[in-house]
Amino acid sequence: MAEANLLLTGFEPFDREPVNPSWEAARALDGWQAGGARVHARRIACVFGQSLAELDAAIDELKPQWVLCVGQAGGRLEMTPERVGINMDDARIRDNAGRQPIDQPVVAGAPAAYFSNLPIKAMVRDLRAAGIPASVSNTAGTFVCNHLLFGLMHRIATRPVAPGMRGGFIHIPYLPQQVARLPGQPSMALETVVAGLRVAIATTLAVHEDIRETGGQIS
Ligand code: PCA
Repeated sequence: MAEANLLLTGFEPFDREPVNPSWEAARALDGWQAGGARVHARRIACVFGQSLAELDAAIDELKPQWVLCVGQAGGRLEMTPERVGINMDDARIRDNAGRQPIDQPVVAGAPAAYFSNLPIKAMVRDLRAAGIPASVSNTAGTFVCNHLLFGLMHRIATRPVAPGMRGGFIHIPYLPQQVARLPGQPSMALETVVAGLRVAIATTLAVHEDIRETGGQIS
């Protein structure tokens, strides 16, 4: 059987940062083979609309069985698999093309939200077992990362390229070099993030039914 593809995306820098840890980590795994799958890393523009066009093109090119998107969430302490993407663009800052949509749907007429169909609870379990801080996140925000996650899951729901196609998103903290200029903010070393993405990918390939384990929040 031909090797299955896993599309791993990271974002270009945004918000005046010189780097985006999501692309630094994703590109370190380009070409990695695990469990019968090959990882293909792609860099995505931090731009509403264009990001989804780039994701669509990569999906059309690679016909991936799995899509894992990664983004920077400055201020977070842990690697955080996202549970849900909502059909809402509400930007606090401008994107890299100067756009700042307010209360616009990602896809007009589409459902209010989609859940990721990656095994997010099993990922958190396996990340923690590997010594890497992780929690489920119940919001991907309302900026370009949520936009990409919602668009990905809408694509999978309406135009999958493989039977049983799966997709999801992981937010990651700043890198230490970023917070050296942002005192007081949490960070995670690139090698830890890369190791964590290896774990998350291995879990994605191995676990078909997510585990039942608490990952909720009171508020
Ligand atoms: N993080 C932003 C967009 C790009 C990125 O890496 C977000 O969380 O929406």
